[in-house]
Amino acid sequence: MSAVNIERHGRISLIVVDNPPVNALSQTVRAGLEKYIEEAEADVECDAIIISCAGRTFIAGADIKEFGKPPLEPFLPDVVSRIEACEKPVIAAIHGTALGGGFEIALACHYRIAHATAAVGLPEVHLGLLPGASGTQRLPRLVGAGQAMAMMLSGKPVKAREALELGAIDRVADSDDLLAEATRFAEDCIKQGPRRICDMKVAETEPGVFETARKEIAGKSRGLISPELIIQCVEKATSGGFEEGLAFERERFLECMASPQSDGLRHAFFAERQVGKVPGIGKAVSSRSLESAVVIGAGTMGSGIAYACLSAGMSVTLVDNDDAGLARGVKSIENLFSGGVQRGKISEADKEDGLNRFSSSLGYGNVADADIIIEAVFENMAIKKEIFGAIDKIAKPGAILATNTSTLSIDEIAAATGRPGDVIGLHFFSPAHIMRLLEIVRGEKTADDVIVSSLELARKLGKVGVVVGNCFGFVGNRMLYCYARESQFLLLEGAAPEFIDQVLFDWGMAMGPNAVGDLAGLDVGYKARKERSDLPDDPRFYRVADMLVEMGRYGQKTGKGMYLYEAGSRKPLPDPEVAKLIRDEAKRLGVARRDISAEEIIERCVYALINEGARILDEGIARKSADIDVIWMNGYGFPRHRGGPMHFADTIGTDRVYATICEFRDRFGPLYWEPSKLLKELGTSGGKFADL
Ligand code: T1G
Repeated sequence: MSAVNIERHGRISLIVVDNPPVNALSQTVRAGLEKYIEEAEADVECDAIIISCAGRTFIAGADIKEFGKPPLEPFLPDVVSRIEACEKPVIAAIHGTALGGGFEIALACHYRIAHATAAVGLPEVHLGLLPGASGTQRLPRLVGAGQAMAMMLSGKPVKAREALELGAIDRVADSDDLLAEATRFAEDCIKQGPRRICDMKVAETEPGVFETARKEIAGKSRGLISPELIIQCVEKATSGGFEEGLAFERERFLECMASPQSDGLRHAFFAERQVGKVPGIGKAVSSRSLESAVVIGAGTMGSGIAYACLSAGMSVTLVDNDDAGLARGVKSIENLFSGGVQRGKISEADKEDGLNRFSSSLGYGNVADADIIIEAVFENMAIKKEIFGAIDKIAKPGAILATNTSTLSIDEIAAATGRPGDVIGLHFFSPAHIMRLLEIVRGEKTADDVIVSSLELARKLGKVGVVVGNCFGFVGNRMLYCYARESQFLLLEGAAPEFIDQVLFDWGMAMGPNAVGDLAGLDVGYKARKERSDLPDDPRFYRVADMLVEMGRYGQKTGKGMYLYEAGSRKPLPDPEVAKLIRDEAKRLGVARRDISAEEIIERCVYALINEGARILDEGIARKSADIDVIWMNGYGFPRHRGGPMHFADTIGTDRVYATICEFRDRFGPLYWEPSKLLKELGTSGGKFADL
């Protein structure tokens, strides 16, 4: 079976694209479309042409796997133009999602009919690109400049009915038999003949629409280039001729394609799809049942996890041994449902359905029937061991016993049970019902199908699950300790908290390390450090954070930490008292203060991440560098357009990172700056983490 086929139904020719898994526009698909459009146009027995797809979706876009390689003819813009130039009416029959180049193919068709469950969109902005096969010129001519920009800047698909109202498609099929309806629609189109968007003009644009769009992206798409270029292309569509607009779009598309931002975002796209493939675990291993859950611990994390499971359609019992605590947990879940309804995220019926699947219990509730038990109590090994010992005796055979610990040993917890194969770490990130990342921590004895079940649970919860090994802090937090360590040292050495935060924010981090500390609570890190026996013998190590905690300055929750917070505000305000404390402590510790450049702040913090990430790969705690990238982009606000810390190292060159870390070692000592073995290997051979 080739990637594109043609068949005749009476006087209608049906071109079918069949290129699993998502009918991406690979070279063979482009060539097949061009070939069969020409064939059908020349066929005297054919009056109209339908383009449809086999499998689960209409064309999902250009083949991203071909990007970065020399482009192969026929080029997509030429195929798109050839379809529109066809002398016979061409109808796109859309099911699933017509995205990117796929929707551009549909826009080149003279008419569009979609299944009621279909959606259309131009998500190129998520890849640091813009629609490069006429989408920026055709869509505004169909739906107007404002709506076209909204679709391209959000990248969100639009469902069939809404697309019909906008004028982006002509028909929504009344039945599931899309082809039959498309054939009937084609017969109507024969009378009308081809209707080409290139002959249309963009409707009158309301004043200020471009200004509004620029204001919107200034906030949301900080530092990205493709959103501005999308706006410029749409401006061009409203002012110039079609061919001129196509040329304008092509130039800017190539500019985006060549940018490191698009390289980073494309890496992020594929990396998030690779994390679900764990080396050594084949497709034959299936997930255990995940219909019912018991969450032990009704605190912030426990109730967030319970809500996430309820939102995914599971039955959930929330358990706690304290009456008041349990009541607080139940209340917070009810509030989360009500908040979802108020924000229009869920309906009243969804809330009712969710609460009908929810129960709470002071004892171990119906642990005996649960498919998965997730423990989310204090970070205290003794308490966790006691709980796992107890549930081990009650849980049914095959139940998954998961701990939400963020630092403690999974193996030690598993050893408290008679079934270590069923024990796994599910490290949720706070807020558990919002943060996409789920670190899945495999113990020595964790069974393969428990790992597969955990990945399935992540998918069910709409999260990105990354399988990691068992060590202190696993992957994300272990690297965070190094990143924040350097930020703490920089404070003593002369960089103000607000300067460090601003530099890293401008570089692309969602939030600076000092603001993050105040948000999470400086006491959380303080407690974790007190549990450790391997801290360096260095009085400067996290000295400022420790002093603040000992003064009762935990951060936002106490109204002050590294920063001051006015009542009811979360805006961090520099505190002269903290600045004085830092200066005095630096003097007491004999730390020389100096002006520190933005570049040094970025290198000290980000290269510390890379070096620890390389150690983690060395030790096999993470199997792929892309896993580390996914963790940091989804759990710690690392800029997606830089692709994650390891991809960033590959982008700037592991040799440059290695050389700079050697300088830091010579300047600050080997205790923190000894280059990892792997980084040395790559840095001295010009290798990349992605090549491992
Ligand atoms: N190219 C190549 N492979 C793709 C692909 C694409 N466009 N989209 C998906 N895949 C692979 C994916 O890597 C995975 O592979 C498998 O398909 C299933 O994907 C000129 C330049 C369509 C909504 O951005 O949003 O057109 O892991 O796990 O959850 O203007 O895939 O199985 O080996 O995501 O059901 C614009 C990207 C491209 C759409 C399906 N299009 N794809 O979601 O499956 S740029 C996009 C998606 C462009 C033009 C421009 C989703 C999906 P593997 P999946 P899913």
